[in-house]
Amino acid sequence: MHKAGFVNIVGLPNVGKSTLMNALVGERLSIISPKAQTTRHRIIGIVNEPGYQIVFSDTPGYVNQPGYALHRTMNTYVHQSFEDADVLFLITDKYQKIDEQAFLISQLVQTKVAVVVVFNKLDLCREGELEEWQVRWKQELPMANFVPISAKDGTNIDKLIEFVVKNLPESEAYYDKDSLTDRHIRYFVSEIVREKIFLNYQKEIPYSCQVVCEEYREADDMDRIRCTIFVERESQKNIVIGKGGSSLNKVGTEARLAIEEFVGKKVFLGLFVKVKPNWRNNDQTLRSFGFEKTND
Ligand SMILES: Nc1nc2c(ncn2[C@@H]2O[C@H](COP(=O)(O)OP(=O)(O)OP(=O)(O)O)[C@@H](O)[C@H]2O)c(=O)[nH]1
Ligand SMILES: [Mg+2]
Repeated sequence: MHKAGFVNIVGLPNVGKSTLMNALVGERLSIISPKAQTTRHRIIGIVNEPGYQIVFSDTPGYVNQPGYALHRTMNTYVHQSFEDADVLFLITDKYQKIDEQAFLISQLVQTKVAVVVVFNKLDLCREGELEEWQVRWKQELPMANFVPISAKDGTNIDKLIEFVVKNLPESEAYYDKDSLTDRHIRYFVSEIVREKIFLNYQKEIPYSCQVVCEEYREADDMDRIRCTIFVERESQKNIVIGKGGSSLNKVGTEARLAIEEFVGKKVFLGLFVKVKPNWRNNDQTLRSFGFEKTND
């Protein structure tokens, strides 16, 4: 007998969805940063074993008050995740207020699939704190299972896998049994550059940047990559580049090292910065950046 199915990971921004997905899959597929709203796409990570295939989806953090067309598109990825799951993980931590999660809870109350409230950042909990949260979540979602984890340390990741395997339907595999994801290398490259932007700049800059990998040319000795960082204003372009190009050089070096680790070989990375006014509110530009609206 072979089992297979979809496990969708939803939650507010910054709770550790991407850290969890990477821990489940054992690869750095999703980018991670201490800033909220890091993830902008839905991205899958596949766990393959002889008897089963689990297709995990990392999703953008749900934005309660979308300020841009980009946010609304990100939220459609979350909406879609409630529709096509065999198991749903609501990931949360002690920093998130329950009422801020009202929309997510309202969807989970209605679902027919198994739900796990994944309580993350266990490593930051005081004695007794966890039990208090467990009681509160039991009131909100009485049918759900409650699994405390630390995505960072890997605590209880095995319990989640065990739960999922038990709840997966019998099915053929959905993807080749040796695939890890469905995205192209250019997607991962652009995301790695974006992660370094999130880690290197403050305030509005990370949110005003989108990265497009325009070219990825493989070669025996060294792959050649060209990426464009789109910003919304000329003043942001100057900040991203920095004095004498120093800020952009730092991002470039950090991104290159991470890409080399990801692809397992040396790469040449060329970064360019261009202004695309108001891209976060322009549906056509968003589409050209790969943000396809799924539904509303
Ligand atoms: N201490 C601790 N920090 C964690 C843990 N899991 C994630 N983090 C940190 O929490 C921050 C957010 O992690 P992400 O995985 O990017 O969170 P996310 O939910 O994907 O965030 P968005 O993509 O913005 O929605 C990062 O600084 C992580 O290192 C954990 O188990 N313990
Ligand atoms: Mg994320």
